[in-house]
Amino acid sequence: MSVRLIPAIAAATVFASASAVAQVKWDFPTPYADREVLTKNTVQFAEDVRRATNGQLVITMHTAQSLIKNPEIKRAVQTGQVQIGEIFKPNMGPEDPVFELDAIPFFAPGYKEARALLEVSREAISQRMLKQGLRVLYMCPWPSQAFYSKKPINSLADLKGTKMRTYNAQTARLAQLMGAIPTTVQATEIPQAFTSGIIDTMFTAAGTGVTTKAWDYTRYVYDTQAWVPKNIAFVNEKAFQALSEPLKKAVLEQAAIAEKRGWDMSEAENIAGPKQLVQNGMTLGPITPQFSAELKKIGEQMLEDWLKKAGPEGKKITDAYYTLIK
Ligand code: PCA
Repeated sequence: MSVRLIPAIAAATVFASASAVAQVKWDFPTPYADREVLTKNTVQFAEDVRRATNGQLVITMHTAQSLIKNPEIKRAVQTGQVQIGEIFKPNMGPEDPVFELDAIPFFAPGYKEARALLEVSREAISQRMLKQGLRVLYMCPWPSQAFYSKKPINSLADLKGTKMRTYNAQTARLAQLMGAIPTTVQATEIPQAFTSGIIDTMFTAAGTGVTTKAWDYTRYVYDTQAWVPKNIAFVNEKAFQALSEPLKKAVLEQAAIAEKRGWDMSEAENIAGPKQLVQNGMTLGPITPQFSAELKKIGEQMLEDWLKKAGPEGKKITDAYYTLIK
């Protein structure tokens, strides 16, 4: 017997076939395209839940903003328009700074640090979400953020005055601190934004550069290895509580598996993504010591601002993080 059959058999013993009981159907919107590593992970989660529950809980994916636009996904889950969704976690920074600590350049630069940061902040994040009627299912990182430009970037001066694609309040602030002109563009709209001249530089994961064919409109890419910000997947708490106990258990089990898998997939993409950009003709540079130093300074400024906003609880989280990574 193949090992892959075991979960299906186990599911069949716990769950009657879906036709014998009412099937539960959930809609799951995500802003990101099918090719993105975190979308692949979530599509797998939906499949795993269906299989683990013997088809009693069916999650239909709506990727690339096809059902609901990125800025409206959270609200749609809160109001019960859909039951479950995923967004870029730091987008919620304006509501509460605890959501955006992982997107400060050079604070938690790599996967090891990002894992530690998640460990010390998970509880605070989950509690905030639960207060809003949302249960956190899993949080997985995007690969390292990289800068893209038509011209070489040797220092901040080369980005000054460029129309830089940003994707939330915090990244707009980052662009401003860099002397660039921030322009909000959703990931799925990057190609049109370049083509129409709305933007001429951006930063995003190498994988998102591949998804959006960055080589069509930029030539140079610089991987910062400075931050790996996370997505967050969550479910409407009422929809979750309406499930039978075995279904609840299955969802939480599969969410834990998805989180672990998502981190692994992201780390693999962190290596594969830059290579694919090069294969498609882009010039991949390490960030120069000068650009790195300038970006570090901006990161320090952002952290200082963050600590002011986040108060004593924020300080507690950063202290716990420093202790853990020591
Ligand atoms: N890709 C997504 C979020 C962060 C990333 O690497 C984007 O660019 O919108």
